[in-house]
Amino acid sequence: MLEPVEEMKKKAGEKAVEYIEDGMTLGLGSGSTVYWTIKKIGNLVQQGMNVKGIPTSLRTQRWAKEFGIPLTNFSDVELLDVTIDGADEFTSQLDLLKGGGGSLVREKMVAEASSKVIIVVDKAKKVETLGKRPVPVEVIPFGWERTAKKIRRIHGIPQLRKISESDIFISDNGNYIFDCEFNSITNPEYLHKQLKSMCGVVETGLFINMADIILIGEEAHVSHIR
Ligand code: ABF
Repeated sequence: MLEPVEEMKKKAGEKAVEYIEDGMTLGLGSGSTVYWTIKKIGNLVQQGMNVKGIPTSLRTQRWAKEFGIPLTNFSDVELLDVTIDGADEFTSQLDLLKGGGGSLVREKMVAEASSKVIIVVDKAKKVETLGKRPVPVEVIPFGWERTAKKIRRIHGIPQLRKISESDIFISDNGNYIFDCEFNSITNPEYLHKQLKSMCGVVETGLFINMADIILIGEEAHVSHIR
């Protein structure tokens, strides 16, 4: 028996599979909600469905291999039919905060290479405006101290993500991640552009105008916004 939140994640994750057709190329997202999507796609592949996917993290790559989903990459595929991914926050304008799992760079590359982006969440992820949680910002390790100073100059409070007291989190791309508190984000697109303009910043977890459909797991059903 799953916990109620996990049940909501499972409902949303499995619902997303309805948007997948035989022969499609897929972006495979990261996180515990999209885990249920990937698991269900694996079942369909076992039943003969012909799909292949580009994973957005090494963890997702392992899941895809475990569930028998054929993998591909951007040498073979230019445009993906559908990407299914999770999020840490979403608004009714379909803007997202992502990157809590540290996979934001590959997630954004895969999302922007997709004809359709479907986000799967539980209802607790809904916010009026982005930024209740810190904004993940992936930076190159070289000069991270200077990059932190630049973020402070725009009134952010960057916290270097660690996996323990002494070990810094390293992304799948070999970079660091700052979790940045901003007092209130009135214009997430402008904040994203400010951060991206900083030499040393690779990408931000602000996904603005990138989602086509958000599937929201609730107690008894899955609602959606598009
Ligand atoms: C990924 O999954 C990340 O962008 C996001 O931080 C995370 C959400 O994880 P979960 O579905 O486990 O809440 O999409």
